[in-house]
Amino acid sequence: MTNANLYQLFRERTAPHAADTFLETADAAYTYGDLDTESGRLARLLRDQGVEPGDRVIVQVDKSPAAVFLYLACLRAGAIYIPLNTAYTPAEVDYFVGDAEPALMVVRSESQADLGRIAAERKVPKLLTLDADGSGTLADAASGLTPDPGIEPREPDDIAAILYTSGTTGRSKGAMLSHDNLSSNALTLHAYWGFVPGDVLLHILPIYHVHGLFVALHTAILNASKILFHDRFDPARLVADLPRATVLMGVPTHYVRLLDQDGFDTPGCAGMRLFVSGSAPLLADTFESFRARTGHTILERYGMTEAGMITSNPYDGERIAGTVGYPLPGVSARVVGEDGREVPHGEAGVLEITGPNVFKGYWRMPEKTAAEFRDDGYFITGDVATMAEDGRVAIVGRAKDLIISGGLNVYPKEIESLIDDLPGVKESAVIGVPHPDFGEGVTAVIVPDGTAEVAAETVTAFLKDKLATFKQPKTVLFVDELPRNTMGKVQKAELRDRYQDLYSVR
Ligand code: MCA
Ligand code: AMP
Repeated sequence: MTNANLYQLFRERTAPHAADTFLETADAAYTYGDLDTESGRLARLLRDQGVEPGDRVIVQVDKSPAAVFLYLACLRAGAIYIPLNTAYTPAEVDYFVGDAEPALMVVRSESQADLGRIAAERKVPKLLTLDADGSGTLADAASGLTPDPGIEPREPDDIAAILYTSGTTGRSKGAMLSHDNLSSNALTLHAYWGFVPGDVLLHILPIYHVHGLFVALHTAILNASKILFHDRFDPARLVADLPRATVLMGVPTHYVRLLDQDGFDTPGCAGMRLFVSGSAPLLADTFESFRARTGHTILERYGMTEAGMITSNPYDGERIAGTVGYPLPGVSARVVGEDGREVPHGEAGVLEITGPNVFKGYWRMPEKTAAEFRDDGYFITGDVATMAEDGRVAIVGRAKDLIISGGLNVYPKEIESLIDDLPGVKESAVIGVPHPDFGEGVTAVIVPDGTAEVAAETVTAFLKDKLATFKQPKTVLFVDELPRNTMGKVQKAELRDRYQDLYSVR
């Protein structure tokens, strides 16, 4: 019987390359041999700490090689890895801890006091610290441990990770991704994007989301590639490293900022094979400017937390601005109208998909899971798309009330519920308005009720410790009333039109 543990696949692919470089940071390098040793040492530690297969491990730490080894150790131990955005406030983390009931939390030393309190209240058995330089109680406890060479046997449908994604109701849902979800998607992308021996990945994404953690890391590991591992996005450092790389993956904001970076030019990109963009719509203007500046055509693909990568522009073949290409091999997609029937080619409807990449459901939310699947097993993405006769997909809107800012999702409902609780506020609508850097700028439109003085600063101060900074409104506006349709529903499209020049996009 084969072991479906994703790490088993990584072991098979990387074992012949033990002496080759895996991660290269500004001041250190680790080989594929180190990957196996360090993840084995941490897998032993997890077991010593009482983490059993199927237990959850919540991790909110800075990007570092040690954080990557910890993720791989969780796979090896059969634990369920739950990464959290480092921008989340303790108030936000508290919800995830209550929901996931982890056996272990790993956090930055600086948040140990706040999160330690939450861990104690929520009766989390163990809490360890891990800092950007690799130090902390996790490293202390692991030092001297003999690496465990084993890989916990897993079935294809066993859960490898839970990634929280906010919902239109405001409550975050934990998307359960199986070992097979992750390995099938990684193998597909590795082949579809033409990875070849010698490829070098320039890694500039955070490692708490699907894009940086799975898409980028997994394809590179399957290829036993060297990864130039940047701890954060720094356009000058990226440009300096480009001549040593062949593949870059980023969100549109990265490409917009790169185009503004001195020294970013055709010669610097000469060795590059592939630029991938996703997580948010890439503007045609960025696509064209990039091609004019570098001679390279960005490959745009489309995905979501619940399904990893879903469609991609072709590697060999025409990449068309404003489209996200074709369903990946193994993925079936259809575009459906309000009556639940497929619409004709070229007409807009909600995109529904099925395939080995589609998640196993929301953690402990069977009703929410059922609501997002059709009877025949198709998952309802909530994205509005068109499909051309040849199967090419374009994302043309969203049926879900969602803002994507710099590749990060923001659900208006979560912010509106908080603002509506403020004294002096009658109601609010949070919208995404075109923004030259972030794609969409989170904007709050508030109707005061006259009972108390409320100003933009009051709102900003009120939200400060309740919401991660990327979710906080860039602008707070006040109006006498919100536009509504005859059914009384707030017309967000009308608000978006009204304020479309607020951030004056180029
Ligand atoms: C940072 N800030 C933001 C954002 N990021 N504001 C709005 N939207 C954002 N995305 C704010 C900070 O709160 C801070 O505000 C100020 O900008 C500077 O913060 P800093 O951390 O220095 O920002 P940065 O390093 O310039 O970050 C911008 C970024 C980052 C590099 C574009 O947001 C990023 O890494 N985005 C990628 C996210 C990602 O990986 N998404 C994939 C999701 P203040 O000054 O007020 O404190 S996976 C997914 O969506 C699916 C599966 C898919 O298809 O991939
Ligand atoms: P997340 O929940 O963070 O995984 O975000 C997934 C959402 O990002 C999708 O449902 C889409 O709305 C959006 N998305 C991802 N890639 C693209 C893309 N290339 N073009 C347009 N929207 C995208």
